[in-house]
Amino acid sequence: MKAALQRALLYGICDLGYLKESQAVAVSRELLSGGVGVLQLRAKGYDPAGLVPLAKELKALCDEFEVPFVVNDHLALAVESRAHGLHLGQDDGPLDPPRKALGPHAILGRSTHSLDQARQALAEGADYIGFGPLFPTPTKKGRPGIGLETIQSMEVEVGSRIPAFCIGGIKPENFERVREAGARRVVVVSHLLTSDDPKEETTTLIQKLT
Ligand code: TZP
Ligand code: MG
Repeated sequence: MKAALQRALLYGICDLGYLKESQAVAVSRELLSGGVGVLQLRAKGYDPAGLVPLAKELKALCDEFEVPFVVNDHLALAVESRAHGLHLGQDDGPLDPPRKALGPHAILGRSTHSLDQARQALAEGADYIGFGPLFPTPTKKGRPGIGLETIQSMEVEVGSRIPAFCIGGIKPENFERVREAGARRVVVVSHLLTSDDPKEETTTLIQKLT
């Protein structure tokens, strides 16, 4: 799945802050049909033990589309669902334990909020990074936007080595500015999950990235 990761331009998140569990699989199928190149399960505040059936379903769905399925935060859930990878934040510890538990082919991602953190993630062996939030966003409350100024340097130093997905408040209104600032790959959450037609919106955004 690491080859599939290299091809990914738009990273989708099945975020239970926006979707009911009962909608999660159907909306994820829309995102995948539209062409997202990675799918993450993000469920802040949920008991991960209760998410095993959903994670297993999403893993099977991602296998169908040959797209990596990544679990946010919870190593045990990633192991249990045989996810292709795990996404960790700055305070979620080193990558060695998940690398051991998930194996050498697992995809390990790190959230970064500055150029320096992006460099560190590359140095510690992350397979990809998230970079942001570019803009303040209700999806990640309490975190200031880092702006667009460092995207170009981050792309040169880090994005040329591992996939780097800009994230946070990205939507059609600012998409062109984000692109012009140097972003090549993006994560879009609320705009896609609150759309009436997530598949169509996904396709539209990917066209703008190619
Ligand atoms: N990490 C940094 S910003 C963010 C995460 C998970 C949320 C992005 O969501 P949205 O709705 O696309 O702003
Ligand atoms: Mg985390």
